[in-house]
Amino acid sequence: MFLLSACASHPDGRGGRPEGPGPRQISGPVASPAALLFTGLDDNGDMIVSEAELHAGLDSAWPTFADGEHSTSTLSLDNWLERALGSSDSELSPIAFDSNIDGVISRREFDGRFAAVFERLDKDGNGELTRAELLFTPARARRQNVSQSGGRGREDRPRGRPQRQ
Ligand SMILES: [Ca+2]
Ligand SMILES: [Ca+2]
Ligand SMILES: [Ca+2]
Repeated sequence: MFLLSACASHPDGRGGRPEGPGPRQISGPVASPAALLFTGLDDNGDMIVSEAELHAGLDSAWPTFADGEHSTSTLSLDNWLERALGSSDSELSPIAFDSNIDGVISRREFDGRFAAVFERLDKDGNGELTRAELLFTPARARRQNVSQSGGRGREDRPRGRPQRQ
């Protein structure tokens, strides 16, 4: 009947204090896993990823993982994406690539998915991705910046969805 003290003290050295080393609060722009992949495609070192560099990068990446010349299994793509992205990314998941849902990723689907993500990231639509276009500011950091700049509505608004007025 002396189990209580053992349970309470967590003798594994972790020290479960609430202020322990938790994940750091992100206060500025960050890069998505997809952005990591795209920056790696900059071949001429000008810090900009052009559409030509995208196509060349996809051309050289495809034979490194694909099961065939014109199509690949989702498993092989998944393995490659895991290495290329360092993490899962909903926009670049094997399911997102398989637009006709036949369980196989064709080269056309592969290119098309990347072209779509490239286009979305290319905010000024000039066919090139700058580093600035590859960064985004998380919603939480944006909120902090707003309140720091003394903007509207500090604590006088409920945090959740706006209530009836
Ligand atoms: Ca470049
Ligand atoms: Ca398919
Ligand atoms: Ca651009």
